[in-house]
Amino acid sequence: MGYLNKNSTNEIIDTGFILMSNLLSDIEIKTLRKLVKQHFQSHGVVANSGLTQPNAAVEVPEINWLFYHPKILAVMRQLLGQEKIMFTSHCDLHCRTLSAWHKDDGMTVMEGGYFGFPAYDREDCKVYKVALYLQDHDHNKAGLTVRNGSHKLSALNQGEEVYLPTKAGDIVVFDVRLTHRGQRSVVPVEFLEKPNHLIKKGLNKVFKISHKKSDQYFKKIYDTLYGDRLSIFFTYGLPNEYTKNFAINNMKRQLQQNKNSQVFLSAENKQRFLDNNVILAEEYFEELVNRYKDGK
Ligand SMILES: O=C(O)CCC(=O)C(=O)O
Ligand SMILES: [Fe+2]
Repeated sequence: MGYLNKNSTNEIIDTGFILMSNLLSDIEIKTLRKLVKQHFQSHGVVANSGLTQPNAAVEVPEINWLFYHPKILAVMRQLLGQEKIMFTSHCDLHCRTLSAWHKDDGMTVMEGGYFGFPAYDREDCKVYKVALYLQDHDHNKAGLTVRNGSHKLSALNQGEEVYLPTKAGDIVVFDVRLTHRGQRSVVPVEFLEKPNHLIKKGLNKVFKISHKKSDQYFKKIYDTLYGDRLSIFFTYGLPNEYTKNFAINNMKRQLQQNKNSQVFLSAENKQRFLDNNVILAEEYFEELVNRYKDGK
């Protein structure tokens, strides 16, 4: 089954990302929006001016159907170029978060990153993340911006900037080494950036209101007017050492953010992955559990 054209596999190797339109239905997006919104009413950790739920594949089992959705699996198999693919157990949910340029290879999180070393020149390193925004981003700049080809480069300021104007139901798949960012400014509308800056300057001068405080007000107003910006990010890879190391080290990061988190998928979800011939990185997580038990 092919949802992509033949060149897509080469395209992601070349550019580091691919946008796929209309993969999920309106009803699927509506269901996910409801589940994620509900979850954040009583869970999540404060991060990047919003809320994040790390380790969501384990923490929010109700959304697991997305990870073995036939269309998602078909796309990942096609992009990775083979039937055998691995689910890393990585998933972050985000609510109203902002972000600056970064890569998801963990180089800023731990020594050597999740792969253990900078892997920008490794062609057999194929760990691909799905970005799913649960609202349209074709009318603002709050979706994903990437740097073309930057998965082969270590510097964060290299590669042509490309904004991806996604609609709810689209997905972006990107190499975790790719430089990218989400919503940068509190009011993510280009023509309002300048007036917004001038108002902040004025408020600071006349009323001594700090830029940070004004940003908080503006963000609240924008989020109230346009609704919560929600997204789901989750990751697969080729079943090799790169993906295993990514999964183990990324799980360490998730556990640090999420105190007392579980490590393993529910028995039911695990079985669904296995029924769909997806290899699970959690088979290699035993070591993590033992380490945590020993308090290391
Ligand atoms: O906030 C966003 O849209 C980007 C999130 C992101 O880059 C990530 O979860 O790795
Ligand atoms: Fe990221």
